[in-house]
Amino acid sequence: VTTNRIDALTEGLLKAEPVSVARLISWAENRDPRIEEVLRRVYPRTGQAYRLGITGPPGGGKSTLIAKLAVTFRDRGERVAVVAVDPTSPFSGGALLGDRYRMLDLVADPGIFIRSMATRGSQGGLASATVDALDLLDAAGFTMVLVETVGVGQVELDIAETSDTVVVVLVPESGDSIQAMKAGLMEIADLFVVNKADREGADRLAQALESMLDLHARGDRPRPEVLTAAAAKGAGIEEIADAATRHRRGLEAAGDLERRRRRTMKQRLLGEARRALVARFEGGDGEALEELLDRVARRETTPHDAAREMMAAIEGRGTPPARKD
Ligand SMILES: Nc1nc2c(ncn2[C@@H]2O[C@H](COP(=O)(O)OP(=O)(O)OP(=O)(O)O)[C@@H](O)[C@H]2O)c(=O)[nH]1
Ligand SMILES: [Mg+2]
Repeated sequence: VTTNRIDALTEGLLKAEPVSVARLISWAENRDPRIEEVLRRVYPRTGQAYRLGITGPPGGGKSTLIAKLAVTFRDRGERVAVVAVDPTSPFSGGALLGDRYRMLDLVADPGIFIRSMATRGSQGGLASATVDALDLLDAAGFTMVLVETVGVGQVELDIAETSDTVVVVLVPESGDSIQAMKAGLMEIADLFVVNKADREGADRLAQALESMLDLHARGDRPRPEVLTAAAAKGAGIEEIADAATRHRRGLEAAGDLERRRRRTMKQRLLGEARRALVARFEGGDGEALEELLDRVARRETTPHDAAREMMAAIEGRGTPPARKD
């Protein structure tokens, strides 16, 4: 029965049937073990989608911008998926999907898929579930995946890590705090958009960003372009799509896209290994772990040697010799 379900959903996914896509993303989100079998089957088909991450402070107009950008890329022949990752919401499945995406519902085009995902706040949970979801969309044949995250904390870094191109959306009011702007956003941006340019101060902020970029040449990476937009009015959208495409072509021409993706893949691989390892130790009743912990607590062994013992147990041989360095 289970296999039939996996068969049916996988088949639906490969045909980009929205119900199947949505169900499987829920599996990914809920860490349903069946997702692993689905990914095993569809992974060979992935690697085609381009991942455009859009981040920035709350309320900057990211969703408004993405909705317009989705239509622009669709018009350009892409099959577009939008994933809004909400690091604060315990809800998911589109229940709390921002108002800004409603306009996309009106499009009623199977070439546009929208989904929000909650992060569940568990360490590493977001990254893992989201990246799985991106693979599913990739396998479903979406060629352009737009990922929205609010630019706070670790989340934006995770998303930067999984995006091919990162767009940082700021607003004129960000100008006051640009000096204090987190180094994080500065580091991850491949493209800056000063949105709400219908307001006072957008050009000034754009200038300030340019000056900042003059000071912070980032060696190996191309200098980010700085654009202005008024997403709510649909102004500047084509230019953003163009600039993102230029960044993409630049990465592709230099072989950087493959390098970037390989680096991401390495982090993901290590992350999965870490999770598997931890699950193994915490598995069952976690009794062995508790016993080891007791011995560390009684100072009978060091955490280092205890960890080595854990690894040795997994490798099924004796305790490896301590490092000599
Ligand atoms: N004046 C002006 N308002 C805009 C513009 N773009 C978006 N807004 C408004 O800004 C508000 C926030 O827009 P969203 O698109 O929801 O912003 P967001 O960055 O996705 O917000 P969060 O997801 O909550 O972080 C809404 O009221 C939009 O109508 C713009 O170009 N000019
Ligand atoms: Mg939003």
